[in-house]
Amino acid sequence: MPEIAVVPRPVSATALPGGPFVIAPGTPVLVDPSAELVTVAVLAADLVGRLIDGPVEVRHHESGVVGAIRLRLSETLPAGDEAYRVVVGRSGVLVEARTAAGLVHGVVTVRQLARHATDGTVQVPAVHVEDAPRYAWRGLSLDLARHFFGPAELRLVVGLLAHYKLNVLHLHLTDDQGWRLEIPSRPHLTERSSASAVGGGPGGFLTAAEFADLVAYAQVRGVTVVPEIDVPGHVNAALHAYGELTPDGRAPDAYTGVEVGFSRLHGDLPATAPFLADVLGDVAAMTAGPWVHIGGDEALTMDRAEYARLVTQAAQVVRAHGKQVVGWQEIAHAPLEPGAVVQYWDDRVGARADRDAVVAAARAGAHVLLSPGQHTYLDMVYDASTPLGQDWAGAIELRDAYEWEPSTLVPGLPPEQVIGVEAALWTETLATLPELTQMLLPRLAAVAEVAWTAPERRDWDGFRERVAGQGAFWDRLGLSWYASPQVRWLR
Ligand code: TNX
Repeated sequence: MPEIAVVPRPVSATALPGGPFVIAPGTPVLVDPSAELVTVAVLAADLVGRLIDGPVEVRHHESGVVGAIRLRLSETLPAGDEAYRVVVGRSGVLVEARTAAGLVHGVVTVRQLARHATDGTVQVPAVHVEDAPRYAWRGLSLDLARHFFGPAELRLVVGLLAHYKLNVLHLHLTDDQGWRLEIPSRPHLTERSSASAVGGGPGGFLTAAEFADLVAYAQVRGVTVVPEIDVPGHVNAALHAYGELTPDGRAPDAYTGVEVGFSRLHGDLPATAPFLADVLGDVAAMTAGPWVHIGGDEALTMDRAEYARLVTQAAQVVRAHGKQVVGWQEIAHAPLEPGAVVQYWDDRVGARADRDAVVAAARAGAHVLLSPGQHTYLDMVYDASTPLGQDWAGAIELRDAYEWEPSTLVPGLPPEQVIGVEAALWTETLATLPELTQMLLPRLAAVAEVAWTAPERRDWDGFRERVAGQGAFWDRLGLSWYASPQVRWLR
């Protein structure tokens, strides 16, 4: 196993002469006394404590302490808020960054470097790492609507994101099959439409307080939550809760199948605009991050003009609450403000009109988030023998999730408009945490490296060697994962 097996691969990682640092009981985390840094230090102490299976103390900087893990803000790092440096020697570990988010990345790197030696100690090899991400947006979109996953499962997912330096958790909170976030101004949404899911129940939803806790938990780990309220299609759960959103005023039955594209809002109904204003206004107010996702995909029964009107209405509410709009690629057919983020997903031949619209929107100033189905849709099967998942975008083995280049994926797309890369996990076929992690791992690590590491530092053979040690980490966490035959796993 190579000594410096960090995923995603850092900008530079150099082995230093000299012995490793041994993390022992009593090794403290040292940090300057500021509220922001104490939060990172507590996180670091928790992660290191789990490595050595004992408590780790956080202390304020003192001179003369040897054998410590020090966290320090520093202006001497190169470009970017998320840049960090890690230097490990026999006498200690130093993590430096410009921001708390950068320090979290450094701590994760230390955690990945740590080894359980045969003498029972935990050792970090002597290294010098300099690192910063390629893309600002490195995400995972998770579908809570088809099957619901609750706070404990979501915290685990946030931890995995942070471990691979991903910084966005996009939650698909609403769809035909269920409504998963309490909306204070529209209580019927969860009262009437949260108990359904694909194949029946039990469904579930996040209360406003649970959502706030999750947003805070993610924030400490450098992860921004982007909530998605999918309109104007994929709205059966909303229509089931509020019948006045349908032309005949009657609420449709709850839906537990897996078809897409049949449900819709109606631009000419008086109830529609207040619904958008209430729901998106509440969601914007509940969100710490700068983005609200308005969906916009697969409104297959609506003409272009009405679609554009409804997307514009939704976008106006989001902007009026001080947030930037994100939407699936179809919103590129509607007029967009500069700064809007368009999420490219369907790269099949039949979606070429969408692709042209995405390119045109990007040329007019929109940012593009890349979630190509054939590489990043982690609900796709690995191969023909995968028991769960779909295959409309093909089979995605680990190498398919790894070997693609964001800047040339979409012909004609100005590379500087690409804001980042996001994996997507749709849950029509996934109902339990083991099923979820089986699809995420190891492909999440591959997409993370595509998003973080510059192309000249990426190669499949290097990745398969470095990712080989991650299986043992997933085993330690008790997670189910797919042992791709493309890697010689170290277990
Ligand atoms: C397409 S991706 C969808 C989802 C499905 C997914 C299944 C997108 C914007 N729409 O509604 O869950 O395929 O793979």
